[in-house]
Amino acid sequence: MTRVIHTGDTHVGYQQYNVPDRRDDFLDAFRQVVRDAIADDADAVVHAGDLFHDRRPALADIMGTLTVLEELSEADIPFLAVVGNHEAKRDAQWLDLYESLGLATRLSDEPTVIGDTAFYGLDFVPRSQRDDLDYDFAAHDADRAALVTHGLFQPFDYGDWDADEILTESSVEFDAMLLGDNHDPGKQQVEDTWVTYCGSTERASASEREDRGYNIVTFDDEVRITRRGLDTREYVFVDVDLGPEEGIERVRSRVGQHDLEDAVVIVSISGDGDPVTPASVESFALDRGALVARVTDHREITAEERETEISFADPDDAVTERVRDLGLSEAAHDIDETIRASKVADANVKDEVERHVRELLNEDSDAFAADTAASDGAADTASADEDDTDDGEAVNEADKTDGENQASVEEFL
Ligand SMILES: [Mn+2]
Repeated sequence: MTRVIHTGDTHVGYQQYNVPDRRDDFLDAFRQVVRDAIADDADAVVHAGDLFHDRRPALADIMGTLTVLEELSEADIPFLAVVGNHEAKRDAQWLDLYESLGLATRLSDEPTVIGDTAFYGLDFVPRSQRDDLDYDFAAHDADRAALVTHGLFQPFDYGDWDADEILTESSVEFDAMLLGDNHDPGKQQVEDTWVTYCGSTERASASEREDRGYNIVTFDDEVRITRRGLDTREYVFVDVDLGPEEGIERVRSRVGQHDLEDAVVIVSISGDGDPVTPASVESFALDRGALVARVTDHREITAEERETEISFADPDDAVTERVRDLGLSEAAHDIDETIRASKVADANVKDEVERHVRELLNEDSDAFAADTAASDGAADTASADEDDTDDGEAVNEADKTDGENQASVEEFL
C-alpha cells in the first residue's frame, strides 16, 4: 500500500490584492500541507504543478519554499512534482534547483517508485504542442502506477485536453491521474482510472468560494481518494440583491452581520435600488478589521459592457486574462510582469525594463516571437486557471533578424 498527499496550485509568491499578508498566506498553506504529511507519515507529497505563482518568484519565495521542503526532507518524505503553466521557464525550472539540493524529484517519463506504486510526470504542455506528444513512458514493475500532470482535462467539462486519449495512447497503464491546474477539487473515473484534481491550497481568485484542501490518495487493492481541509485565510462572501429604494444602508447591514476581522471581504451587489459607491462599502469593511475588501456592483454593467466585464473583486485577474488574449511573446510577458507586479520599485521599473530588453536581445534572438497559441483562448470557467505561459516557441522564427526584433520591441513599448 502506498499513501500520498496529492496537492498542487500552491501559487507561492502570489501577492494577491497587493497585500503582503496574502503573499505569506500562500506559503503558509503549503507549509500546512507539508506538516500534515509529516504528522500523518505519508509516503510522499505529490505536487501537480504551479508551486510558484509566476516564473520569476522573489528570493523570499524561493527561500520560504526551500525551508518548507527541508522540513519534509528531514522527515524522510519525498516531494514529487511536475511543472505547471504559471511557473514554467524556457530552460531550467525552479524544481530543478530543489532537485539538485536533494529536496525534490521532478517526475518524468521514467518511473519513481514509492512503496508499490510507480509515479510518472508530464509537465504542462501548451495546447499548440500537444499533438506532438506520444505518451511514451518507461515500463515499471510496481503494483500500481499514477501519472501526475497539469492542465484542464476532459472528462471535466472545462477540459481542453482529453484524459481518455492519454490513457489510451500511453505505454503504461495508469490507475490514477493526479492533476493540477483547475483550482476546484474533483474526481471522476475514466474506464478503471481515477482522474482527480486536488484544488488550490489558498484562494487564488474570488471565484474559489469553497473551502481549500488537498487529496489523500491510497493505492492498495483499489485506489481511494479522500479530502482534508486546510485552515486558510478567512473569506467573507456577501451577495446582496437590492430591492427598489434599497442602497448603501442595506449593503452595510448585510456586511456588518459577519465577523470581518482579518478577513478578505468580497461583496457582490445585484438587483435594483440606489447607486452604491464601492469605496464606501470597502471603507466600512476595513473599519471593522477586514484585511481586504472588494465590491462588484453588477448593476453598473450594461449588456454591451458585459462582454468585457471586469470584476472589481479581482482586477489583477481581469488584466492577466486580457494580457493573455493579446498573444504576447514570453519576453513581453516578462516585461509586463516587471511593470505590473510590485516586486520592482516604481522608480526602478524603467531601468529594469531597459536592462531586461537589452539582455533578451543579446541572448535570445527569438525572445519576442508572438504567441499565436494564446489566441486559442482558454477554458472559460470561472475557476479554470489561465494558461498564460503558453509560450512563443511554437511560432519562433529562427531566422528573425535583430532589426525585426527591435521593431517589435518598439511596438510593444
Ligand atoms: Mn494554478
